[in-house]
Amino acid sequence: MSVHDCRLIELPRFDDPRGSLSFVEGGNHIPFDIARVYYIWGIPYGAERGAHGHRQLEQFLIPTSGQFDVIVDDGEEQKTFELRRPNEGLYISPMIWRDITGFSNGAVCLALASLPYDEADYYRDYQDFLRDARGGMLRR
Ligand code: T46
Repeated sequence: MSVHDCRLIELPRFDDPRGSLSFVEGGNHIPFDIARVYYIWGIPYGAERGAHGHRQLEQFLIPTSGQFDVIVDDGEEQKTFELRRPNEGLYISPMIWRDITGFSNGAVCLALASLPYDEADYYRDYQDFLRDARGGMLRR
């Protein structure tokens, strides 16, 4: 897996005088079935989230309100994605370290995940992640 497997995916949108509606179908708009939904909100100015990797988990992050940036890292390369629109989300493949920064005031990050929560799936230490990641190079 590499940062090149991570990508922005545009979602359908229906606009009418009442506002807009977007939706996601697991296995259709995103390449996995959805086992879990969680959301991050009430984020104080300057706070950062993430700073971990996942062994198996696939995720899709949507800025349902506001905006933020996601820096993905496969142990060799990094790439920054700017999440700005509620009808566009970021697919993150397994074995990717992610840092989430630049939250705007009132931002909400909706996350669709391929598996139930399991702390054993996390790399919380970057050196541990690098040992198993692509190339296994020590860069931090
Ligand atoms: C990710 C980014 C985008 C649970 O009990 N169940 C859950 O489903 C989740 C996601 C978290 N938790 C607990 C575990 C921690 O005690 O909630 C606490 C905060 O979780 P964490 O520090 O991992 O939060 P973030 O925002 O740094 O990371 C989360 C996801 O954990 C992670 O998979 O990619 O959002």
